[in-house]
Amino acid sequence: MTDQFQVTRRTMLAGAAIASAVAPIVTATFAQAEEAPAKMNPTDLSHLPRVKVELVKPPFVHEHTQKAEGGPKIVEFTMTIEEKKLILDDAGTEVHAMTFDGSVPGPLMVVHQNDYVELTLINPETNTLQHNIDFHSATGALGGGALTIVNPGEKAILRFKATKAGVFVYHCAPPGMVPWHVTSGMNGAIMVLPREGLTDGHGKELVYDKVYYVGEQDFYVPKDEKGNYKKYETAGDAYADTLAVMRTLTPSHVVFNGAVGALTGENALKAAVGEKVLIVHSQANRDTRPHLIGGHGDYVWQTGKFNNVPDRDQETWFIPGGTAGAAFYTFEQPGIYAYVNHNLIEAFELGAAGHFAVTGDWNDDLMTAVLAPSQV
Ligand SMILES: [Cu+2]
Repeated sequence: MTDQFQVTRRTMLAGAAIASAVAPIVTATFAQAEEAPAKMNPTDLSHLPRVKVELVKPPFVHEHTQKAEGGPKIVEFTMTIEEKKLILDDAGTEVHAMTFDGSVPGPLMVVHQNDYVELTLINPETNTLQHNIDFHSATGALGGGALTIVNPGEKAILRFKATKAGVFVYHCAPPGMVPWHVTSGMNGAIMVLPREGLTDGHGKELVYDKVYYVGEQDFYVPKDEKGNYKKYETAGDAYADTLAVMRTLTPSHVVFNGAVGALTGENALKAAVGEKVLIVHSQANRDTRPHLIGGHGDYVWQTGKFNNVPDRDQETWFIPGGTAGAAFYTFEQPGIYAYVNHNLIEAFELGAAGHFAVTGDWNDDLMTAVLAPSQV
């Protein structure tokens, strides 16, 4: 291990030491939040049933019931933080990603309102950086961020009550390093379903046949003097250059599920005519505007919170950065649908696009070619 690397690693662990000028203002509350546990009254939840959930890689979602069965439970999850190199595009552009459980985004967790989420967060010794997790669905201690700061070789267990229904972002937020970790891929989402399942807000149940999770990610890969994307030995080596690109607010890549083309071709999301599909879409850092080309959002919770009445028949919906949204759609025609961020530059030039491959019979009433393109 070189001296330079040692310094880099120690500096990374110190976090705030290399924070930008503004970061200390944002992270000042950590010290206060860390005092919170001392004042907590221990809660006896030993009477509650426990269930252990195995998470699966996005765009797929672990098995779950849409309506809660019985009373509140403690739902146990385990996530292992993986620092790993990812290839972002066909040109072989590399990024030293930081991930929850190895994927960008991290897995979608599903519970019901008033269940308890109990997460074991593991930072293996093989990692080089300090990490934690801030759940936007949790209340107190920076969303759990203050109680889960783990160095390589450590783990922490956080339990919180999921009191709000909806889809919510979670992300890493270590002191002084928050945007770097989030834009290196360290974010995901949790879905807290109402105990009675989803409705249209007027008494009609909305039961989905399939749910897919799309995590949109902006990356900021530095270029050399010739305009080629640079490669680095370690995340630490890339830090200063990456931060400089981040401060331009101009991403080099905006992608769905970790890479350009991760949800196209063979990896297209599958559906059939007549199927009701729930699309959960998160963006932990930037605004986005999902659009299904040739389809709609029949019921859309733009900011993802299920106790609000969903918007009907949307063409494009807006998800503010730091938010997960959800759209419910019944496919009516077969074919390949592009699902994009309808900033079309981000979709076509930077990568924010996926496909739905839908099987079934064509409905001529909905659309027909009265005259195929031909000579005038
Ligand atoms: Cu992290």
